[in-house]
Amino acid sequence: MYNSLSNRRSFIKKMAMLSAMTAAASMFPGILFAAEQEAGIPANANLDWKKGPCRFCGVGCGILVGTENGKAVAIKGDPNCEVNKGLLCVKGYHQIMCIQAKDRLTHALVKKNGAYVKTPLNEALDIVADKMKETISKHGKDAVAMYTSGQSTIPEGYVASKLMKGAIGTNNLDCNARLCMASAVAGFLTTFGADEPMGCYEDIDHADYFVTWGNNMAEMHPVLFSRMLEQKSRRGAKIIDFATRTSRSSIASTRSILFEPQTDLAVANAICYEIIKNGWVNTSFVEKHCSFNKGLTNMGYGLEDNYKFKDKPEKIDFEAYKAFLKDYSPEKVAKYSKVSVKDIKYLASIYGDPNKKVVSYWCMGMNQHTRGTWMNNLVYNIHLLTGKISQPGNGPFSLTGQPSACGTAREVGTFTHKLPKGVVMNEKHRRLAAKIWKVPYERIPSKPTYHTTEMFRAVDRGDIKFIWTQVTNPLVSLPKTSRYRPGMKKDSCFVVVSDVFPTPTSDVADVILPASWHIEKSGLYGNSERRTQHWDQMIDGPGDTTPDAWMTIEVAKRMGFRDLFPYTRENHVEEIYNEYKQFHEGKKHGMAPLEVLKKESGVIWPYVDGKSTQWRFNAKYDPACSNGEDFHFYGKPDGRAVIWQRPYEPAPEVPDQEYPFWLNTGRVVEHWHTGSMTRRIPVLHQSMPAAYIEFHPEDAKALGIRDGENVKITSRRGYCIMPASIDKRGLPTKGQVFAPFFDENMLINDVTLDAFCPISKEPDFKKCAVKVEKA
Ligand SMILES: Nc1nc2c(c(=O)[nH]1)N[C@H]1C(S)=C(S)[C@@H](COP(=O)(O)OP(=O)(O)OC[C@H]3O[C@@H](n4cnc5c(=O)[nH]c(N)nc54)[C@H](O)[C@@H]3O)O[C@H]1N2
Ligand SMILES: Nc1nc2c(c(=O)[nH]1)N[C@H]1C(S)=C(S)[C@@H](COP(=O)(O)OP(=O)(O)OC[C@H]3O[C@@H](n4cnc5c(=O)[nH]c(N)nc54)[C@H](O)[C@@H]3O)O[C@H]1N2
Ligand code: SF4
Ligand SMILES: [Mo]
Repeated sequence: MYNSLSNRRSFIKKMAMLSAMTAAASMFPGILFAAEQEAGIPANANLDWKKGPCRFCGVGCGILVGTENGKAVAIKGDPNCEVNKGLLCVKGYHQIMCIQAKDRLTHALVKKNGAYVKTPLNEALDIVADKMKETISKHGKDAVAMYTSGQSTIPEGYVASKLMKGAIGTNNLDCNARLCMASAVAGFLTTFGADEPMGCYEDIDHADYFVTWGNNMAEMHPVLFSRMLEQKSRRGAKIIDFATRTSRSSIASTRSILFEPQTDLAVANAICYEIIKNGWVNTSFVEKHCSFNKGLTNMGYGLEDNYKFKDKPEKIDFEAYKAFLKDYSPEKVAKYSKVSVKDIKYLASIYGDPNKKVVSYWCMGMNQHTRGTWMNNLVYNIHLLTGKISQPGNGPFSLTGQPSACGTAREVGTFTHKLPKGVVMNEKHRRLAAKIWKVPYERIPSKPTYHTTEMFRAVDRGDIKFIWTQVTNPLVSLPKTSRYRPGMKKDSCFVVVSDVFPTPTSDVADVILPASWHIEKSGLYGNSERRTQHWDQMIDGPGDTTPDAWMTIEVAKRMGFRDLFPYTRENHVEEIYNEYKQFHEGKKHGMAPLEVLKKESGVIWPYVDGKSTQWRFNAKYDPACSNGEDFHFYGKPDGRAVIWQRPYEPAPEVPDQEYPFWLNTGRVVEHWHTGSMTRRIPVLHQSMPAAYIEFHPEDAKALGIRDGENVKITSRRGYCIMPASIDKRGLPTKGQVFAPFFDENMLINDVTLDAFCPISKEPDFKKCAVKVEKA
């Protein structure tokens, strides 16, 4: 029998005690860890080193893992990897230390009479397959769902998509990247008709300015940020941190400019207003390569179940766009954005100067936004108006968060509307998928079903009766878990959770499947700069732990789809990649062959004639350009990128008398998301043992709240009690509080709002209204 919660809590307490000891070893990254030294492995051992990508963020640093006698005993940055050139961040250096956690899930657990019973994996997979089949036959295909991850490997995402869309015939597949990258995807598609950034990290070596649009890169993309800092000190490149909270990034930047939440929409328009007013438009670029659109406005916030929205783009001309911008003079926008007229003009002048190269970076500040698609469109507008795009050192660059948000969620397409190439709504794309998958074309449904928020609403309503989550911990990471946790606990839904550790999500599971961790399996990821990264299995996992892709395949076979999943246990990663690669053949998205990926520390696609394309849409670098011009935005039928007219609209819930503070949420450098892995790494856990709520000192003083005192944060949805943090890690603006979400003992997502961008369906975790009081 297994008592998840108390085991986990006591384990984490023990970890805190141990961490003082391991902290010493962690000061010397790349050197054997204390635990292994204690186990008797000599420090000068002859290790076998294997390369791979880091398990954690979308920067995609290369790692080298040293193994001996079947154990991973050391880790260092891969000097041959262009991303990080040998450097790692604190999470990178310590990642393998979570594998040995004492409460690792090593066997399948099946709930029987309210208790978890250790069960042979084969039997557990029988139960999963039987339950899935039974649910489909009783309630139809759309009663079963899978919810996966931007941390799933490419093969894991691929077989999940093939099982759900190709074999079963339901589009009930979505992933946590909906909480993360969906607005970026919708932004790319609406502006360029092609997903993912056009540039690459080498832009850092050429740019004069970096503008970050609400992105705490010092903590979230630390190795990339260190490359920017190097350019700052070597060449005098400037970093402008444009954000709603003073973070470590702000402090390390050349300048920090703060704005009121949600008003980035207005400031971006004001920058375009200034660019036009001052004659800084690159007229020949715009005339040759851009078109102008407007879409629907007042589109709501998705707060009610089954909310539907479809934008209606309409062509406009430059004059109409210019007229629209008259509401966005710096003087007007300064009033509600709280950015001074001078600072707005300063930002515009950076983009407007034809002799300066500028890269814009963003991540969750712009994507987790009820107007996230618009925000992405607006930053593209700035780069398009000035023609600063698709050239070394010039370009908009949407950063990903998860290690394979690009490679798996976006490229394989583990969203309800996606296929490995294209979308389910497009007949040509369905036909291609059916051909490669060898299934009848009619089986793939042409309509998307549930995006993440709607999927968990459907579970709560009882419409989804079976859900399988892989590599994600939704009952900590969803917005408004105060609704979705009770929803998942209902008997109406059978819950299968695949994880490496017990979590608040596995606490509600009917079956828990024990997954292999990163280096215990082979795999492929794809990072922010379109870099596909392969690694070979380095060690064996404990007990019955099995790669997620293989568990999906085993369930598919048991459901009667053996012919569609003819892969072998030993080579399934290679076999799946070679099948998947067929979806992306050609100059626009060609992917490197496996032999090349096995040798290199990642290869950027499009990979054409043995060469990576570093800057897409620029004829100098991109062989897919075919219009005879210097640039070709071939994602759009007319070859032009779209400048969008998108207004400022307020957030769905703003502070008022009853709930007078903005609640902003996010992360810290030490922890990965819901903390399941990093809180089991002693040195990381010790340096950041618990979550907190951060105040502006004046607000804290007015409320009589002192540092460390417990505070109750209440919204219209729920509450959470956390210790106050004043003058420590970050500094929110007055009227705003900030909390990280890594601590499962303080579930801040019980408080957040499940409003989303109606176009991308990505929730806004950055803004809702709360009251705070001493607990
Ligand atoms: N250490 C660590 N690193 C990580 C992760 C992790 O969990 N831990 N997770 C990875 C993942 S998946 C992701 S998605 C990234 C997230 O990376 P980031 O987006 O950098 O991090 P967050 O803490 O989510 O968001 C912080 C930013 O949101 C901005 N913000 C708040 N409100 C607004 C607004 O209205 N508009 C704009 N434009 N900005 C606003 C704040 O100013 C702040 O800069 O980090 C990745 N890297
Ligand atoms: N309040 C608030 N909430 C947020 C956000 C925010 O900014 N604020 N950000 C959102 C964003 S951007 C993201 S990306 C999400 C992330 O949210 P989640 O995906 O829910 O968070 P993770 O902690 O990354 O969950 C990954 C799980 O997979 C497990 N795991 C690790 N390796 C493997 C493996 O190989 N196989 C299997 N089966 N399991 C594995 C880990 O133990 C962990 O439990 O959170 C979202 N939620
Ligand atoms: S920056 Fe990201 S990819 Fe690089 S070591 Fe840190 S967590 Fe890993
Ligand atoms: Mo994310």
